[in-house]
Amino acid sequence: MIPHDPGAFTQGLEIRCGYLWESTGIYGQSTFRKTDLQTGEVLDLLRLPDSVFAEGFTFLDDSTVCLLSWRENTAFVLNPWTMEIEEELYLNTEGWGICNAGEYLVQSDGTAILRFRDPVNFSICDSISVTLNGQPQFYLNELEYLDGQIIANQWGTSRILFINPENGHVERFINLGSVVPASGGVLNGIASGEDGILYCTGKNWPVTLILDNL
Ligand SMILES: [Ca+2]
Repeated sequence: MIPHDPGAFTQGLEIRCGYLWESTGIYGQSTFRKTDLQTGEVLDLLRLPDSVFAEGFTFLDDSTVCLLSWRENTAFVLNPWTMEIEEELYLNTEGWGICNAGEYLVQSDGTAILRFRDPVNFSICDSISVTLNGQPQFYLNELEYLDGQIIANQWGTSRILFINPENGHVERFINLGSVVPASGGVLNGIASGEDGILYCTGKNWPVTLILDNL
């Protein structure tokens, strides 16, 4: 495990270009951060306007990030190296999590629906309903895309769901309830590293876990 800022109300987590990137929420406290992959130290930080509750984000390419807001109907396109907002996109749903699946972006809105968006113009091109044994899985939150699967935090639980993007079926899940730190909030934040390793953290957790053998 590596240290994690316990003041960070984690919304999104992703590894890119050798850094661990994070977004944090709460009105008046929302940020996008570059952190050290080995130490968790915050190296650079963008503060969002007080009127914005930041949510998940994903890289569109090495120098472009798309960051969601919760209920502000806005997604921000920003440069992670200059920490400047370059564009604002209209978001017609609540923003929860987002990941980049290559041909499309996958976005959650707190329901059991995942929307697929065009990475160029952000329009909705498809959607799936996520189910486990036929039962809809609500509160889908932070997302990650790895080896053809969508990986999702389910808000309010310690579960990480592995979802088939073709049909929305949860093919398996892992429960991290036994490793949630006593001082932290809910599990939230999944980033895929090399060789299928997952970095997982949570809202106000003091650590980020490194999980292998998944
Ligand atoms: Ca992620």
